Amino acid sequence: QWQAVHNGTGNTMYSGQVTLGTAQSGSQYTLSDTQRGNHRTYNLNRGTSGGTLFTGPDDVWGNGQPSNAETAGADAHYGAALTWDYYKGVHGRNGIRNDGVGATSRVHYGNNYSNAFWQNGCFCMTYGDGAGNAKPLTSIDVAAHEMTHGVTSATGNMQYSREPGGLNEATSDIFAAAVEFNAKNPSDVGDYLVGEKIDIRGNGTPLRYMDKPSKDGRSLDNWSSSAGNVDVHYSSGIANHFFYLLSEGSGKKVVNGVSYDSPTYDNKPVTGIGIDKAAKIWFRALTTKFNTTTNYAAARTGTLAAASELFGGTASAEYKAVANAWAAVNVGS
Ligand code: ASN
Ligand code: ZN
Ligand code: CA
Repeated sequence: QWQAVHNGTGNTMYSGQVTLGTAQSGSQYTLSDTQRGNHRTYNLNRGTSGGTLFTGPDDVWGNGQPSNAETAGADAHYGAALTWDYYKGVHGRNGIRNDGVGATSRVHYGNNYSNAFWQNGCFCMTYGDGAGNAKPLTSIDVAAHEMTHGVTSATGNMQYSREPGGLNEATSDIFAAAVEFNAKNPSDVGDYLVGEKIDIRGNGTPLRYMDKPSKDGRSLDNWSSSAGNVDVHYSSGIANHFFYLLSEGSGKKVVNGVSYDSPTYDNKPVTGIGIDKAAKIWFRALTTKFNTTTNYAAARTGTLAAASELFGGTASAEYKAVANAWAAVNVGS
């Protein structure tokens, strides 16, 4: 009976006051986004299973503070909506599985839990509130990262280990950045950092850097024959670096007030083609070229083919930029 389409008000922690897709029945409202496949947001209330659909009498959600239980719900619901709108508006994809069906977000997972994760089984993503100085993990980029794991599972489905696992992780970081830029939210303008609002280490640094992934102390900037031996959240650095270079080019640059300085393995400059074209190429490769065993060499071949189909063959600027950006992270023919 939760049919009526509504627009509620979210007072989020990371994105200011936003409009949320909600549903109404009688005098009650729920975080059920009937405009986006009925994506629903649940409160786990520090448990690890079950939970309750956010429900309330006024269609106003949260107060901008993490102490209000609805606030993380508002952020998560908003992040899911932005990600849905990004895939639909930019790539023509109707939901995670392209079947119009929304997923579920679950917030307040456990106690002092500093992570978030996607699960195919429940078709859901789950967020902790963070430990120590870390904040709830419900920022736009983390939401887009987790939801993109669902998209990857439904498309290229790169296995979550070795080089395919690094490409799986990078795909989530790449579209996290793309969703953040596309949202044009004045409180969270786009950047090539992942989780910069969470402060997961309590020292103000983001979880990951795409211009020079090794700035986190662990991630790889460039491919080597041992790339498959490191955790997928570090081998992802190679593709994150590729995507940054393809979008913005090498060297120093300031985008939306954030300074970047992206090195190249071959010491040759790369000229960027902009994030919109770069994301088009990665999405086409993900959905039509990648598979469970795609490694870095195959990702290069797949993105070159995607660039050729979208923008023209070897003579096009876009094709050349893809080739140059892979060479710049030591992925060659
Ligand atoms: N937040 C992590 C991720 O989405 C959880 C994990 O390691 N799978 O990658
Ligand atoms: Zn991930
Ligand atoms: Ca970010």
